[in-house]
Amino acid sequence: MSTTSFTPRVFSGIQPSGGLTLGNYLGAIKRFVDMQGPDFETVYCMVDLHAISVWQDPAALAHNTRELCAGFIAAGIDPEKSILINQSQVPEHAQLGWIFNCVARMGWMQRMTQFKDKAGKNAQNVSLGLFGYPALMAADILVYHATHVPVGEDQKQHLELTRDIAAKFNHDYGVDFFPITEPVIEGAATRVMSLRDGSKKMSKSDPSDASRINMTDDADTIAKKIRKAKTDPDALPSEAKGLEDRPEARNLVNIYASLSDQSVDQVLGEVGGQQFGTFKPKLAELAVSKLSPISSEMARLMNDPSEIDRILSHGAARAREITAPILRQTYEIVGMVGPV
Ligand code: AQP
Repeated sequence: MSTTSFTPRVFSGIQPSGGLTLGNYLGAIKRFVDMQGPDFETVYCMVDLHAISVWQDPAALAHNTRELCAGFIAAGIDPEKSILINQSQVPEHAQLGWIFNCVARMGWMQRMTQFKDKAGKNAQNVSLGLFGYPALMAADILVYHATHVPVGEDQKQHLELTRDIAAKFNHDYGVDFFPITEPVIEGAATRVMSLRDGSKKMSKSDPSDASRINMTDDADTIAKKIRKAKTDPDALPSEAKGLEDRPEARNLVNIYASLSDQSVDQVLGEVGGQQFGTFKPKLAELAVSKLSPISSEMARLMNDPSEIDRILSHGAARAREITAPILRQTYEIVGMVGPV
């Protein structure tokens, strides 16, 4: 079943597994803000249940969840226009997650590259939750009958799995119940790379702080990290084709394009021929001008954590108006005897 007969609804989430990075902002949150409006109902989530698939210090998890919520709001998510939640306050996510554990096949899960990357050589010692992560992610999305999911490039395979789970559930039970969700992977920065290694994704859990720009970094730190970012000795090309074998240069140009809402070709039209000594300060100035207002607003919101908690409980109550009936119908389809 396509998405056409469903209410247009957006769902996406971010793990409170560290501080927000520029990758999260450009690949996800900026897109979340763009999609907030009359065309969609929007639900944005701090996926705390996912975060504990690797060890999280409890106090840090609670802090990071509130800070992430502050980041969403500071970046432009309006908690009245969008439903803003943390996953653990909406129990239907985990309940549908169990049903999907019983729909997804081991072979499908074993193909997930993010698990292979994160588990590495340590696969026998990582949690079962890390392996099952994509089935819970499918539940996060489908418990809202979400039709569109804005994400960065790294989540593409998990969204294909979400579609496979929806299709198998519909087929096995002979229903047209779950939508086949559309991934929305758009913009110049769908995969922001590490500032130290152009072959690695910028990530909040990278041990090197110099590899990423954190949304809470101050202006000097941002400028220093960009100045020290790995590059090559050549000048910038005038067309995107000239960036093909230059991952670090391409990354910085993509970041510039995304922050300034331009295409890569437009940016290269402006900066083509420049050396990094000229381009990097320009990028740093742009990054500071876009990120500083967000980080100061985050700090302001973090002064009142009880207001953040209130926003999250209000979001959960609104979310459950959608998720409780969908879970109830799912249980009926599956044959679970319910209360009378
Ligand atoms: N580098 C990135 N470029 C573009 N998009 C990115 N996203 C993450 N990193 C980049 C997008 O942000 C959303 C939330 O991601 P997540 O925090 O749930 O998980 P992740 O993709 O595993 O992000 P991290 O920063 O790498 O977290 P850790 O280090 O905890 O694993 C997703 O839409 C993702 O695509």
